[in-house]
Amino acid sequence: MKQEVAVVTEAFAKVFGDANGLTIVRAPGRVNLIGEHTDYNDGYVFPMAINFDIVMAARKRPDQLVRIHACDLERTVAFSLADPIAYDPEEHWSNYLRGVLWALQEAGVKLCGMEIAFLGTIPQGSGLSSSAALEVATAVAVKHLTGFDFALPELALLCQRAENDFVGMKCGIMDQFISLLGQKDHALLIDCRTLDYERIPLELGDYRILVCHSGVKHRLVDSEYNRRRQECEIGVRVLAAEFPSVKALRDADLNMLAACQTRMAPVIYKRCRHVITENERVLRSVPALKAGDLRLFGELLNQSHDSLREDYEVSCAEIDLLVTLARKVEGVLGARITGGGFGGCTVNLIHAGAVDEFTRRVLPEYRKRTGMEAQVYVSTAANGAEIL
Ligand code: GAF
Repeated sequence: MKQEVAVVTEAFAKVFGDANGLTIVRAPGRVNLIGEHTDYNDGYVFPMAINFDIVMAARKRPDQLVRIHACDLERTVAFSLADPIAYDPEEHWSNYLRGVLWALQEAGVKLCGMEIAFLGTIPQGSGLSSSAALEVATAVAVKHLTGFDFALPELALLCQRAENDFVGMKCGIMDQFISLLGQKDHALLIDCRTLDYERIPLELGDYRILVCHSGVKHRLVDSEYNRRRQECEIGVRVLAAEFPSVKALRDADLNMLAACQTRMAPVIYKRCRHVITENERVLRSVPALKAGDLRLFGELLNQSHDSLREDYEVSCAEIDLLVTLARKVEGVLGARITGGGFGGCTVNLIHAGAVDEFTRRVLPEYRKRTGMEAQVYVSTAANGAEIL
C-alpha cells in the first residue's frame, strides 16, 4: 500500500504541480463468496472486501474546476462544475467519477472544484469490482473534501445510482456496499432489501479463499447483465399475478414458481429458479460457516456455480474449465464463478496445504487447453474504504 500511495502522490505532483494538502483514500475490490445475481432481486449476498484497491489522492480547488488523472492510463480529464456534469463517451473510465459527482449533486451536496489522481491494483475486467471501488473512493474523497454527511449505506446507494443512472450499468448494491463496509477477517451477510447486514467472522481453520483469475475479461457484461435483470422482472410480474405478496424474486419459493411455470418462457423460469435457490444457498451457507461445516459451505459454492452455469447462463467455457480442474484437486471443497460473470474469476475454498497443488495442476492444464495464463491469489478479508 505504501508503494501505491507513493506512486499516486508522485503522479499527482507531476500532473497538478505539487502534492501539498492531499487526502489519500483507499477503497477495496471484493470477492463474493456466494449470493450471485441476488442483490437486484432484493435477496441476500455474502461478499468480503479484498486486498486489491483503488488508491486516490484528492485536493480541493478554490474554483469550480474538476481535474482527474488516471495514473494507469496516463489520461487526464477536466470539466467545470458550472456546467451540468456530462457523460464522456471518449474517456469511459472517467464516467465512474463523474457519475458519483453527479449523484452527489442530485442528492443536494454542494460540490467544490478538485484535483484527483488515482491508480488501481484490482485487475480490471476480473469481476473483482474495480468500478465500484473507484466510485466508492471518489465518494469517500469528496465526503472528506466537502464535509457532507451521509451514513455509509446511503453513500453506497449514491454510488450505485451513479452506476445505474449515469454509467448505464444496472448493477445491484453489493459491490459498493462491501467496498464501504467490509471488515478485516469478516465477510458480510447483506440483506439487499433492507440493507441490514451482519459481519460474520471468516473462521476457516486450515482452509483458504483462493481467487483464480481466468484472464478472460468480462464479455458482454453490461448488455447481458441488464438483460438478466429484465428477465427477472418479467418473472416477478408473472409470479405477482398469482401471488400478490411477491414484490421481488426474494419473496418467491420453488412451489410458487412451479405453479407459474406454464405461464413463463422456459428461460424466465430458469432465471427465477437460479435466484430463488441461490438465496436459499446463501441462507444455508452462513450457519454452515458459523458451525465450522466447511464441507457444506463448499458444496453450496459448487451448487451455486452449477446454477449460474445452467440456469442463469452467466459462465463461459474458460471459467467452467477452471472450476472443473479445481474440483479435481484434493483439498478443494468448493469452486465457483464469482461476480457478474462472462469471464473474470473463480472463488475456491481450498485447504492451505493444497494451494501449491492447485498452482501446479490447474494452471498448466488451463494454459494447455486455452492458451491463456490464469493467476491465483490467496485472499484474506480486508477493511472497507478508509482515509489513509
Ligand atoms: C456485479 C454487480 F455489480 C453486482 O451488483 C451483482 O449483481 C453481481 O454482478 C452479481 O452477483 O458485480
